[in-house]
Amino acid sequence: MKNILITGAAGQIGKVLRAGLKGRYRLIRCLDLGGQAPATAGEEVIQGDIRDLAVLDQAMSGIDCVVHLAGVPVEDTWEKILPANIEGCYNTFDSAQRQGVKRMIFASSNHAVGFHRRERMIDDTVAPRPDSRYGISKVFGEAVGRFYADKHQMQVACLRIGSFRAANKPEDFRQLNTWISHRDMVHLTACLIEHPGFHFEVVYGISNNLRNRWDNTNVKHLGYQPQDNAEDHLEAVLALNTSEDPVSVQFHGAMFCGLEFKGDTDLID
Ligand code: 15L
Repeated sequence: MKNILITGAAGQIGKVLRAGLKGRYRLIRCLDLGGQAPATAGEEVIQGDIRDLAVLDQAMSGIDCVVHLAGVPVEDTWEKILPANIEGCYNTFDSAQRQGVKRMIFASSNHAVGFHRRERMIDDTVAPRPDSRYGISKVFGEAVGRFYADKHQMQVACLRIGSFRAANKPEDFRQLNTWISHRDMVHLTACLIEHPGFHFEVVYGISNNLRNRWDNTNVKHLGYQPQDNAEDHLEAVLALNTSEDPVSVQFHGAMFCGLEFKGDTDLID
């Protein structure tokens, strides 16, 4: 994999990957709706919208592997989720397939499975259980990925990212389970780009956290060896004295589960 496209390259994760992967591949092409730092050696920068197929086709040309980060990164209205995370996501896979891209790393999220109970360890085989409109869009993206893997032999990895923080440290008690550090995110992405070949993988994007509740045993072959442990930030997290509402505290997806909640938690097994 020599030529890499990062969509959403100006976002929080995109910026860290752009810097962390710099010089590692022949080309890193960076696509984003917003402004980006100018291209340096081995980089290209494109400004454009993933809803626009002409932009996507130009961005995909000559690319071996796409790291697809673009989209709304948190819960939002359907009016915002639909164009970016549904239409844009489908267009990205579709354009990649038409342009002969071999591999897609899709930035999914733990919120695709957020309504699983927190006391249960979850792995790649658990049923989709979205906790938000955002989570629904990630289930959709994973389904699109499965389709392009099975029907078009695109190699697809769905990365269910936990808590990636711009400040590079966990910010509440739950994130002692779900945190991923910047260097682990860069390393995991490089593992997915550089692996000799896979069909379809679901990977949890987390560091080597002591309190980790997401099981990555199925993807040991990818060579991901996270270095960081959220527990090293325990004292700082306790000092923040954060708390969770009674709904959020029961489920992996936490605050996304509590948002707009009108259900009965006793019915959610
Ligand atoms: C996500 O998918 C969001 O993008 C991020 O902002 C966090 O909310 C994170 O999940 C999380 O679960 O902590």
